[in-house]
Amino acid sequence: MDNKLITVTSPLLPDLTEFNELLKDIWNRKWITNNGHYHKELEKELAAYLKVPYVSLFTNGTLPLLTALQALRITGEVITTPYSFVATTHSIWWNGCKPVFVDIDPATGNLDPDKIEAAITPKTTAIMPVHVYGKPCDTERIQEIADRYGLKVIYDAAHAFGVEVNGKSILTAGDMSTLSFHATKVYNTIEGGALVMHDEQTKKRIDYLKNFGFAGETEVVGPGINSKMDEMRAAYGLLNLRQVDAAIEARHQVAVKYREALRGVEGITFFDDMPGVKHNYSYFPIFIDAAKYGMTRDELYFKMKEQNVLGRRYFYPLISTFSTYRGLESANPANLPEAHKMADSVICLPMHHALSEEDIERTLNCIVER
Ligand code: T4K
Repeated sequence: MDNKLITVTSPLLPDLTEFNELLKDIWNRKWITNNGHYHKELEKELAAYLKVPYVSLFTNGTLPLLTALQALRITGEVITTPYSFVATTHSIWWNGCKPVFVDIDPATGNLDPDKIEAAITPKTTAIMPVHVYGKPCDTERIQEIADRYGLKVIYDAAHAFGVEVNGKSILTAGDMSTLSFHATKVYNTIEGGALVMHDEQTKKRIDYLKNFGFAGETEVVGPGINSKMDEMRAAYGLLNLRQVDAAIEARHQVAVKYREALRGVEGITFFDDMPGVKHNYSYFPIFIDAAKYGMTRDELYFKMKEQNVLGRRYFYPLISTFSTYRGLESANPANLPEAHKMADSVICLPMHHALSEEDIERTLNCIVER
């Protein structure tokens, strides 16, 4: 049997001939970065696709997090989830703020709104939740709490490209949302990302901040950074936007097959679609109950690896266990039991647009055959 490597994801690549045509055009224009033609086009097209008023492109999905906190002048303490990629908490740290970890809701993997209020102190200025795996947070309850205490809300929506709740983009929640267009994401520009905001004034301010703070040729209006997306990647992104719906549908079909085969396997659980939500199937996490399944998460993970099926343990270890953060009071495992449980039981199965029937079968066989 073919034993080719099956990776957790595979990038959505534009047609090379079409990309070449756009590259030729960029070569002719000789305008290769700094708010060029394709940059402007992509911001416009993304805003329309994502059903949001304003998008500002970035070079990756980490810098929009840093910049959003800067733009909103966040200080003191920021409430966040330990169950995410490290970039979420790092952005708080890089802004000189203190991350305060709050446990997750096991039903979604997202920040548990019931536990947020207890973590608020006079120093709290913002909440940074994550729509982990693209599953929407309880944005209404989070907003209620934020409004009551006068807090800003910045969503790390790195996983939530195109996700909608009752026909409305999840990116319209909170004060701002960030996206990652990394190669491993549903929609990619190789490296890339964006900030989504609700008004023109904020868009302007963000555009200044990602360009060293320049407002015009000689005026600098703030301590900006350089996070501009270049023309090659913007052009690549325009081409990928045309095929992202088909890619999401292909992922959906993989999810349907995984669920069909794994429902009823003792000791394995997974998330189902949420009512009213348009999902993007960015990840397919399964959770292993070792006592019921008869094998630990790591035993299964390494068994899959031996068979060249590379799942990933996103998000293990928890951010709160890394050396920079584990000394924080809120990082105490007793404060985060659900997050620890999820991190210790998760494997994200291979999930991308190009998985073949055989890839899916090989992945499932690793899990079902014990
Ligand atoms: N917030 C959240 C919630 C995030 O998840 C992330 C990033 C961010 C913020 C920050 O956004 P960025 O600054 O990264 O835009 C990956 C990604 O590097 C990272 O973007 C992502 N989250 C994180 C969850 O995963 P790795 O180290 O697991 O990726 P890597 O290189 O091991 O790749 C995984 C698999 O993908 C490989 O086994 C094969 C395949 N692959 C990967 C690449 C890079 C390809 O086939 N081709 C490729 O070019 O971090």
